[in-house]
Amino acid sequence: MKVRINKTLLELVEGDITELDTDAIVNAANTSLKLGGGVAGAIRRRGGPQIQEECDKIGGTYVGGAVITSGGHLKAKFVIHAVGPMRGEEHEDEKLKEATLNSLKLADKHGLRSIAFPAISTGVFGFPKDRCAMIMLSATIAYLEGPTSLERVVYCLYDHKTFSIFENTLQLVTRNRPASSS
Ligand code: AR6
Repeated sequence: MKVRINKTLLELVEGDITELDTDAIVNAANTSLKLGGGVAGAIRRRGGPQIQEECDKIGGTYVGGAVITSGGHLKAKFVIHAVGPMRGEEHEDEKLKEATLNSLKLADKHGLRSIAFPAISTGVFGFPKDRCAMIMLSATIAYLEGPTSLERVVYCLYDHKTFSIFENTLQLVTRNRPASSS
């Protein structure tokens, strides 16, 4: 599914985010920037040790924050490491929104034209997928209504169930928009 928000194409795909060739892919990170399991594990395996080394030099960030490293051996030139909340922590919705917006701002700051997100916090961190979809997609759409260098924003969902949740949510939040969709 694709929708146009101003000049940017917002697209949902199903699969492994480490296979994408967007300028940046977003890692579902932790505050110490140690690449663990899930998306981070796939990035570590396919991107090589350089990404963790760059993370170690940065040292860490806060929940809701985002930092950028190279993409190592990945097709993507950059990895944006965004820290989502753990299920049940204080202000979790706001923190997930901030992680999304800070990733988009960082991409713009570096003049990137495309970025791909996973469903942040919905794996090891246990956040509900339907709420994640609503928060991340709404924040992304609001952001793309302002000035941006981004031509393409992709949401890469790992399995069909998660893809369907994001598809239903995107339909819901764009229902009354004049934009074209397919
Ligand atoms: N491509 C796309 N999506 C994926 C992939 C992949 N290769 N692998 C998993 N997912 P998670 P979190 C989905 O656990 O919940 C790590 O240890 C997965 O099904 O990666 O934010 C980090 O180091 C789920 O829907 O991130 C942190 O410590 C979503 O991506 C912690 O986990 C996010 O799952 C972060 O936990």
